[in-house]
Amino acid sequence: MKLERLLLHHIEMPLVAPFTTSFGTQTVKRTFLVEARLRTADGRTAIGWGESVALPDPVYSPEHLAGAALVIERWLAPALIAAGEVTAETVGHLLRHVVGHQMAKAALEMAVLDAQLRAEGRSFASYLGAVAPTVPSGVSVGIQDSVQETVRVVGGYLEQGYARIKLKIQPGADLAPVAAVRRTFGDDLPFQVDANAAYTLADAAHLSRLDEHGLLLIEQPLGEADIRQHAELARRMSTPVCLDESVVSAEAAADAIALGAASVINIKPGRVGGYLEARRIHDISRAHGVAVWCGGMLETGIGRAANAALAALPGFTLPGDISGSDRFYTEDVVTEPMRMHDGVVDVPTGPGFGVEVDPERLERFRTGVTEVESAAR
Ligand code: OSB
Ligand code: MG
Repeated sequence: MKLERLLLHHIEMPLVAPFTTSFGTQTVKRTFLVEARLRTADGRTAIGWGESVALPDPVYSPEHLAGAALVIERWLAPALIAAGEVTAETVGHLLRHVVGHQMAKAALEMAVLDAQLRAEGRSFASYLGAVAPTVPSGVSVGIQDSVQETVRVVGGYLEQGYARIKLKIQPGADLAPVAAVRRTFGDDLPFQVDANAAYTLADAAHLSRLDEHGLLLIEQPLGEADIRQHAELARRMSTPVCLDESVVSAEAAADAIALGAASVINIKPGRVGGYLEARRIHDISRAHGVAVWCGGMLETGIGRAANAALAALPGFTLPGDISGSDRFYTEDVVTEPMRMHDGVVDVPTGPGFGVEVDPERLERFRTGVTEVESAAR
């Protein structure tokens, strides 16, 4: 296929409630959707959609939203256009000369992948080798103003039927809310925490006090670069250590596993450069007996649909952050937003990621459009 034209649709979607993590509070979702137009070998036009998971500020990872758009426009899209022949499987290779910028690369690979699969009439789940028609749906709960509020919010999600609770924690909002949630909802609640790198190894004794609460895992307690320190922490606490921010590639996953820094890995396609690298991490982890689950970045219905297919691979043995669209949004950009029912979400079966962008909603959420065009079109 040849990449002929690329549009970046910048959008803003209101969140149903503020979402607070140890690195800050989000009140709106700002991102851009990538619309890629490709020409197939037999002369047909294929359109595919991707989305960026970069946050507006570089607080979760070094990338940020405006930077991701710039990197796509200035370096990545021109490289794909210049390459002539492009497939989803070669995007990563064609962009390897650009260091880092995984989220920008992932957004682009996503759009090419969706276009390619639509042209073939094949679903992403079938392409990946997904083995389940539904996947368990977990919910990520932000840091609340009080312990009582935490219990109330968690109770609301459990009433809706979510299969697993993940609670964000930070110093000063950790032991008490965790103990209260465990006490209120019982020992059988699948329950885990996410620190988003808010602690240091000097907090090991404090963190080990979480051990008595029977958590599924603690996600990314230490800094992104602290792989060895995570291994040390894992020796000092019995709660399984799961990495998110630190796993930026398949190589990083292999290092973390070899060093004993992760007995569980959160796989986020955007963080690692795309869905194909995400599948490689699944494969490596599975070969080592390391459990994986699919993380989230408050994606729109496009990213959530793709995540559900990924999470249907056999190594995804823990519930993912694949909540229903209504967890974050009253309205989504796709015609059929992800819906949680009976603790699961359905894996889409339509061509590509299996979702359609709603033109009217896209226009309503859109704050601007930019275009990268092939001179030789
Ligand atoms: O650490 O998993 C995280 C959102 C933004 C940045 C980092 C994280 C998150 C979430 C959201 O936890 C989970 C979701 O999208 O449902
Ligand atoms: Mg996380």
